[in-house]
Amino acid sequence: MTTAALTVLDHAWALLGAGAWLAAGVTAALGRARAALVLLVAGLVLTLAKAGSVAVLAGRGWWFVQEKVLLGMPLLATAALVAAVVAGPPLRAWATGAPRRLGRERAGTVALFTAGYAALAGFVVTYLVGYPLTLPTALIAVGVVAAAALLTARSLPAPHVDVVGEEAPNAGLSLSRRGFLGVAGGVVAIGATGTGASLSVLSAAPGHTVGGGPGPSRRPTVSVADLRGPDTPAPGGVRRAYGVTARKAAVRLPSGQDVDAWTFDGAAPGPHLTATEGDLVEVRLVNQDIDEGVTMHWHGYDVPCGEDGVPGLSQPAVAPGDAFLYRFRADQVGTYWYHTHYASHVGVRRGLYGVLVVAPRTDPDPADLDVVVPVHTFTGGAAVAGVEHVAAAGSSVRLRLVNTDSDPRRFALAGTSYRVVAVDGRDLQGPGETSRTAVRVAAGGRRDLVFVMPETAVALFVDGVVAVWLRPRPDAPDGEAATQDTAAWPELDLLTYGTSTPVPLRTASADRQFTLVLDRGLAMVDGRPAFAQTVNGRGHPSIPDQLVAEGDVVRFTVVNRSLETHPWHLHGHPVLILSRNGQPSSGSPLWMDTFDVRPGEVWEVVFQANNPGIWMNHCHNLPHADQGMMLRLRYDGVSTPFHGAHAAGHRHPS
Ligand SMILES: [Cu+2]
Repeated sequence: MTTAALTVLDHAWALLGAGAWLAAGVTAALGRARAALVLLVAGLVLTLAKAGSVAVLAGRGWWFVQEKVLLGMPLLATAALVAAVVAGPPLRAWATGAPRRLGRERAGTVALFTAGYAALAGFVVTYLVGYPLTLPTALIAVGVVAAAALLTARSLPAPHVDVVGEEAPNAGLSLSRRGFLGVAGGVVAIGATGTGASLSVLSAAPGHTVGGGPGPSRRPTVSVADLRGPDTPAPGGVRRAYGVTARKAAVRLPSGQDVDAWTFDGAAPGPHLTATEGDLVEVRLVNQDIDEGVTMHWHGYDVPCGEDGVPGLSQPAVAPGDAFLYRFRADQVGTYWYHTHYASHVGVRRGLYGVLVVAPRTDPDPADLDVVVPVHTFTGGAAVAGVEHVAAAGSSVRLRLVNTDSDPRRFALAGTSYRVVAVDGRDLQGPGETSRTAVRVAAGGRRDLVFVMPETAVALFVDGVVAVWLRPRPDAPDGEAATQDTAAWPELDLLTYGTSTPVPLRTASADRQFTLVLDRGLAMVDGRPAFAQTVNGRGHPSIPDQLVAEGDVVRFTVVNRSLETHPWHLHGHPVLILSRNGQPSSGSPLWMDTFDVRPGEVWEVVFQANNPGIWMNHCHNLPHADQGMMLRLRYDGVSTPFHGAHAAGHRHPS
């Protein structure tokens, strides 16, 4: 069973268990001894089931169960045991007509309710707090359960006589309505106070973590504003000067619908930027009328930090009427893209994106047809749909797939076999021929597919819909390609694809190691409490910076405790994938800038800290980033003159 399925099952046991215990308490209070007894047994069974799911989950990693093992289960098991011991015998006596003891029945009823509160508290702690569990959280949870138990005891009317040996005329104990309100009010007050206290702790100044390496040195600091690109091309390269204007424009989608887009140069995608290895890329961005501000971030391109386009961190946002000059050497070959990083969850979706392709200086095997496929979804339809290309049979075709959306996309190439030659711009080693396999691309990710054009049509499906047609002749029929059930195809696993070769990186031991546990929970985001997308229980900007030093080998363990996919993206550095769920990467060395961490997955990645700066490290599901899931990786000795509450500029100015 997958970790995600186990997590759901564990939630189910917790909620059903809480329901059973509370129902047992209510039925006991209403004088239904038999029903209460049955519910007590159900509660015990569900508690055991939960213990089982927690035990299995523990095998998947401590991060998945920490709060359950340290708090939820001990609390629940104790309460359940007490309920069984205290409530069981009197209920049984009552149900079988044996002599009754009202005092004991009353204590049993309180114990049954308390087991319900304990089950509920465990669930709430898992749901709202998760990893890591802190002592204040544990104390609040235990306090709320104890307070609820006390209030329940107080709200149950005391028995007047302890009836022994005869049937009580007024069977059962009734809960007064006022009593219930008292319980609810008291518990809510305690819970709210505790939650408020926790949140104020979570919004405290974040500081930094050092990942097992040394702390900050006293070296003189360099400003990111001074970490700029060179102003000359490499020998043999040329200067590629582009002027790009951000402006609002109507964009016609393939569906025929016009959308009010935010664009680079009036189109979405924006201008197709190209360069050859060694060229100097120079882009002058002018903001015409995007009131919110705009920048250009070079996704996956390891530019100097001052060129990275993160407002409030590497530059101020470019306001209407302003301009910014980006300059960097095109020393990485491959398929990349650019997008605004200001309020990016809105700006990118509305159209502020484009493709950057850098060709090698000498290409021994250029494709006859080279096509970029920047998949993007607007409200109103897809930006790439029903595109037609003609490629003579026997010619070579390269498709550069770019996922500019916030959700993963599933590509399927029907009608031909193919090879995946590059991932996130970087070439794979020994990529083998494959067919009838789908290629999953994380939000922000890229894949380059090459194939030799067959005699019949080839269709590129995106999530089951044909986005691109390639035909050997303009009038070639759709043929078999159109009728393929690509949804049934397996997904190509990049961790086993291609040939393993040595990498120029010390992977066995890292200088620093950071764990990022991704989840949802109650946290402060931009100064407000929210049901946030969290990293280690906190939301931006209250997540501690990760401190590294130039030259460090840095390892990340990225754990997804949540039930949503998180495409993890570190700026300025590609990461080498070491393993997923403990399975080592055994194919081609896999360098990625965005890797999809699906629910329940654990990824180990490593990179070399060789690009000084202060870098965003975030989920590339951009709404998730906006809801708190981003932090900064900071090099020792680097500072930024740009600041503000919204260092990543994901919020609209108010
Ligand atoms: Cu996410």
